[in-house]
Amino acid sequence: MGVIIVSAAFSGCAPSNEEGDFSGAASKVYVAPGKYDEFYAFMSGGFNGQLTVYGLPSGRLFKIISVFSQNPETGYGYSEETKPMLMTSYGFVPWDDAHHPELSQTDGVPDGRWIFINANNTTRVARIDLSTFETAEIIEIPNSAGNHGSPFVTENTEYVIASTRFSVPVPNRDVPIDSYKENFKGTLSFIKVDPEKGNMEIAFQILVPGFDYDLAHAGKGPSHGWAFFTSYNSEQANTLLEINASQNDKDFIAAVNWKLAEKYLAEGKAKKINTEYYRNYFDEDKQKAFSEKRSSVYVLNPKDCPGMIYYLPTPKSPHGVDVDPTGEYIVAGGKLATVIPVHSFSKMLKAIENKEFDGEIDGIPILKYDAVIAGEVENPGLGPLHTEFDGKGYAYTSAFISSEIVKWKLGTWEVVDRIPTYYSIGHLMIPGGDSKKPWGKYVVALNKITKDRYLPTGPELCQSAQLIDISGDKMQLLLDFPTIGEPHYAQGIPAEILMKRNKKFYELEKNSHPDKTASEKETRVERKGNEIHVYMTATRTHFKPDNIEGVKVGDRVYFHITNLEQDWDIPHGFAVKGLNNSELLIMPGQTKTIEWVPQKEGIYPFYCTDFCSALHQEMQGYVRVSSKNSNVELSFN
Ligand SMILES: [Cu+2]
Repeated sequence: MGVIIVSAAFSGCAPSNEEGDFSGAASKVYVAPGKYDEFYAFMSGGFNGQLTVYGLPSGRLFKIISVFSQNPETGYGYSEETKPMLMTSYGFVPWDDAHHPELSQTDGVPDGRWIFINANNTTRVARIDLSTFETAEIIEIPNSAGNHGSPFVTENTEYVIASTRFSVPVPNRDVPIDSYKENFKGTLSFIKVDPEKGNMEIAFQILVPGFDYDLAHAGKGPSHGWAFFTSYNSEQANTLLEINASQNDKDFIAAVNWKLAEKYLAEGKAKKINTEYYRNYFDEDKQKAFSEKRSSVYVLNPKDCPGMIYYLPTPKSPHGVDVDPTGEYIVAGGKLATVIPVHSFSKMLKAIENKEFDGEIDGIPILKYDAVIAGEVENPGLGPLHTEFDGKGYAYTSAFISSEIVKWKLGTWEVVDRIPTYYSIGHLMIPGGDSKKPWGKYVVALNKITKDRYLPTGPELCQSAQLIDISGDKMQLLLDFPTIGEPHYAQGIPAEILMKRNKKFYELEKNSHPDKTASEKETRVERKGNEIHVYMTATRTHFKPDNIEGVKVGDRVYFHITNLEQDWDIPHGFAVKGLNNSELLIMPGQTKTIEWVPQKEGIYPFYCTDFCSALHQEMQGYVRVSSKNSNVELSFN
């Protein structure tokens, strides 16, 4: 009896049978053994703090790239070489909340060189090198709190742009919270990217009224040179925002002429504000991360810089802002709006020229809504949030409350198709769908809630994405696949672009790490006071040295391990019993260091953690730890 009830209950809540026949869909997502996926998809890990790599159309997970969170799988943030990546003006921060991956672009098209992603909580932007799939750089953003509208790139990755979600005093200081209207300000940040190396520096910030800034996108084509930022809470409330920030009929998109901002900066119109923030980078030659402190930033005030920034009135509490492939249309997603407002860039320029203003706020002219609006999409679903484009004249908008993707036509604004998502979609992603040339074959729905889509896993169900075919007139659901953390936003790019750039190993000859061991002949153990430095090599299938004696309780033992392999896909790992840090994962040609402070006397085995060959299990050794006052001589072999 009980069995019958259970099975009835399961079939009753599994929706898949009710949604018809997916046999055709299966062949579209099936990637045969030994075949490659057509696209890489990079999905934010959300509150996991990392970036995950999937294949499309299969939905297979390939890699978790360590970015803002320590990762015991790779030793990232635990090894001495990578700890500096997580340094901030608040000290070592081992976690963050990562939302928006953004591929670098050349001439408005993703070029596969780098991908950027934001840290919301301790405001930072990371750059990941797509030849190694490793985090190459992290820069902290001062005068910012809740780095949400970030990191979106300009047409040639001249800048990565970022805006603050929470307005705060600039510079931050101790003031009563109810002095919000008087003391709190927003900032829009422009991070300059070195065109060759990718190195990031904050070029300037723009001081804006104390609203909440939500998302951003840069212009392209005719609107190249401009950047657009949504804001809500134009009421400047600081309590019960769900009510108090929903009073005004319209909030704003801030349109920034960054080329003019550059000119004002060059003319010395910016104020230098003292502050403290970090830039961390991984030096591939030295195989080591370094931190640099910055102590000031240039801030432009719109009051001193006429024409630099305008407000486009936008109903109502806008969330996403997206620019279509032609660069003419600026599409807003209003959480509480009943239509999707689409602004026209050319009408905006005309309205500026004709001074069609509706007042101003803190030196920022407000343009007349009717003067800049290109059209409104009627009946776009409830809670329209984000829009991506297929490059064939259509736009796809996610609607959070009605859980659907709505397809509509640019120019006529008519809705032509809609498809339900399971459930509560946030962002959506078309490979290249926010660029000049989308590869408009699929849209991925990034959903907030899973409910009955997979086997239940306790109170927490897995996060989820869905793959939808958009190659025909009607959208077709192909696949559900679970994701890690919150798949907040994503980027996609054809695999062939990245495969050409793929690095296979680090050249040992170029490794200039100061603690590198270039060959087994150079392996040794040295004592410096209570520090022990072990210069060890790893190669299939042994460590050298593999027996170490003369270590004492309380010594600081540094294992500097060089992986001598020069072959693709042969990392070695290292762990020692009782190590209260992490393991190391060392790529071919790399040197990595882990610190160990033994607490008790005894014999401590160590071994390789990454299965490397038939005799991987034999890849082991011992450390003998003696009492503090023992006279065992330091020795090794
Ligand atoms: Cu091994």
